Amino acid sequence: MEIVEKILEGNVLAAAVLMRGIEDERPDALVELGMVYPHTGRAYVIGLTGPPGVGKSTLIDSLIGAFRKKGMTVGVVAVDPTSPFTGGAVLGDRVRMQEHTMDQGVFIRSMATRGWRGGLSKATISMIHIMDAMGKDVILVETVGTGQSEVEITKVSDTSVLVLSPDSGDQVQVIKAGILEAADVFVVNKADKGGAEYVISRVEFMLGMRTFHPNDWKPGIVLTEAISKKGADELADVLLKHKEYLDVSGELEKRRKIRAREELLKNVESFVRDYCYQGFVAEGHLEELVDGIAQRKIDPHSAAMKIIDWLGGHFKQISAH
Ligand SMILES: Nc1nc2c(ncn2[C@@H]2O[C@H](COP(=O)(O)OP(=O)(O)OP(=O)(O)O)[C@@H](O)[C@H]2O)c(=O)[nH]1
Ligand SMILES: [Mg+2]
Repeated sequence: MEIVEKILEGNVLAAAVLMRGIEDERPDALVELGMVYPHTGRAYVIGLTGPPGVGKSTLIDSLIGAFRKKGMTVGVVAVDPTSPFTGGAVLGDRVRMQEHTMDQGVFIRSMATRGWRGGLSKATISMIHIMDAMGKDVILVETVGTGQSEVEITKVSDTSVLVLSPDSGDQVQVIKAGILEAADVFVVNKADKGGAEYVISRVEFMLGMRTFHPNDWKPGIVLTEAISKKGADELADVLLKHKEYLDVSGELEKRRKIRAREELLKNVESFVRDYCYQGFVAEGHLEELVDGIAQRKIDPHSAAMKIIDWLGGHFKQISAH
């Protein structure tokens, strides 16, 4: 298939077309993604999350520079259409090609969060796979850390980075415990502003409560000033050190297996849900069941079993899907 070959060659337009198809959930795009998949697994995926406005996009911009200096190619998936990025091809609906200034080694894809039933990870993982197949060495994933997505980032990345800033000092307490425990690297950005020490001490206090075994990775805290690119090289070095730790300790394989399991189950879940939903809506039975449950004429489990029975009847059709 031509589009798959083009993607493997790193063709931006082909990748943009497939990404669009995935977002629109076109069946042919899913087939193409399946053909791309065997060529993935090489990229190092880094997830960056943190409260709004701490400077994640700016930091990613500076990290792009740091990785490019090391001769590495970079892909960026930003779960936020307004993220301001510079210096790479933007894989959007419209591919913006700045012919002379464009760095072929950098691809950026912003995604809108609208209408995602599968949550952050299903669509994001597909974008990561495509960038991986394009041959990007490092893939940076930005998510705004409000609520659930903070923890979800750990499900898509090899290394999870929590970005904080002096403005977010008080937010350290309210940030979901999950990400505080899952983060491999902490960044305190906006070092130019006063108050970074306070955030660092909060993070250190929190890390002091975590138990580490002798061979465990102990999360470091990196101070950055993303607007002037200060600390970006150091952060890139820490991240690559974490990658080495993941490789050597066998943790990378473990994490990727956990992710493969998540991805598999997520696919089953969303397929079954969509298939049943569409089928039942088409046949007019969904509302009937919903009303029945609301009026206590049937319990939710028995109603679900009716749908599962119906699904069984459609089994042959589904597997030919
Ligand atoms: N003073 C200072 N400002 C910074 C620094 N890094 C980023 N900013 C500014 O902080 C603001 C937010 O930066 P973004 O990079 O958009 O932050 P973000 O975390 O990606 O924001 P959301 O995606 O909206 O959550 C911008 O005005 C940046 O210029 C820094 O190191 N120092
Ligand atoms: Mg941003």
